[in-house]
Amino acid sequence: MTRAALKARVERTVATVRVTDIHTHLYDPAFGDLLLWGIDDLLVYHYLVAEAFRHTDISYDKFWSLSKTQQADLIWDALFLQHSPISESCRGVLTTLNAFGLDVKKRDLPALRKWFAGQKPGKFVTRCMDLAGVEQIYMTNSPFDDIERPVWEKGFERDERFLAALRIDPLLLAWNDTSKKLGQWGYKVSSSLTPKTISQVRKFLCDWTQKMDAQYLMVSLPPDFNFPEANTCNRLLEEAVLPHCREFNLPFAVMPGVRRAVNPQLGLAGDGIGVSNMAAFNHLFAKYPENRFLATMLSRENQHELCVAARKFRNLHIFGCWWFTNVPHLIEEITRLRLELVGLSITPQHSDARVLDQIIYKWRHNKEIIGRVLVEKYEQLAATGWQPTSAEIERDVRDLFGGAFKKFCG
Ligand code: RAT
Ligand code: ZN
Repeated sequence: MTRAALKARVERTVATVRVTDIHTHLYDPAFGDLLLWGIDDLLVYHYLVAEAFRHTDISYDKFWSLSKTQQADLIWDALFLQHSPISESCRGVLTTLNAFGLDVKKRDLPALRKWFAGQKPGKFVTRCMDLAGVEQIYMTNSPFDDIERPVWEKGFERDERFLAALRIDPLLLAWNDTSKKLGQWGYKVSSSLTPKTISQVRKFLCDWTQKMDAQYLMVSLPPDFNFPEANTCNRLLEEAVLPHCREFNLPFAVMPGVRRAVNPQLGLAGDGIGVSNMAAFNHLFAKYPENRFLATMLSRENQHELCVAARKFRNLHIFGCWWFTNVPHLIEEITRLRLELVGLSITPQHSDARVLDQIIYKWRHNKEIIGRVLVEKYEQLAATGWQPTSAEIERDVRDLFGGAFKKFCG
């Protein structure tokens, strides 16, 4: 292959690979209104809310009292009309609209609303997934969510494109409140972690894993998470969650580095970040070789040591450029770092989409960056005389966009 042919081959392979999106906040269409889509939801995405507040004097209370349409109007005006929409979250809206064939240069929000109002939800899911090149979507499923829980309890016909991941933050991080809830739901738990309580927590995990057919369990953790350390979180982790994962042969995803509600007035947009203590996670991965861990870390400062950890622990699979690292500059840096230090046994990206249409821009932008890094890597190989074949390129690309994750999950 000539250099130009190699580049074209890699770009084409990346552009056409069908993606498994391993972490989103999207829902199976059977969840109805929980599956967000359309221009107003795109505009009130909490990433944009945080940016819009920088340009307005409106009080937090006033903003939250507005309807979704009014909030979207305000954000559109602040971020798209009064300034050029160059942040990654703003640009994403335009990439998505453009992919739908909409004329963004008119800056005509009412016309955009009209177009979305004409879409049929069922077909729209397929259209977005096709435009994004996404074949499977992993949800984030919480039994602690009062809107979501009853849907699972009632039961519904699953859309096989949507897979479940059991999210357990309140179990590990707010045991006092959670123990009361479990009690109300019929589990015989006390606030102290007696053997009986632990076995009931395991029953709870077992019930929900089965109800959801969860493919992995997951938790986000504050930067000061420490392990080992004698505390409730670690006891629940070691005595209930990890044994449960071993019993059901499921990975456990850790997402360290989020400092929740740094500015509570911003709601979902009010969370912050901190550098995590990697030593804690090294201890965890070392102590439980029979458990498999997925990990993504929020702080840029942790990315290098996370790669080193992946070199030490084969029970660790690193994934995604999470939230504040999900910007082109850092995606490129982190992907390059991971490929150079770890190789192909990683999952460079997930979308974290909260609004269905976002998968289009998230994956178009991701593929552009990951493709660029891969072209460079294969060109470096070719320069040594090692010519990557088309089949090898395809194999590698499939691994990066979901294949390696699936192999890791078994
Ligand atoms: O990225 C986000 O949308 C955040 O609000 C979080 O939901 C984060 O991704 C998480 O899973 O905790
Ligand atoms: Zn998320």
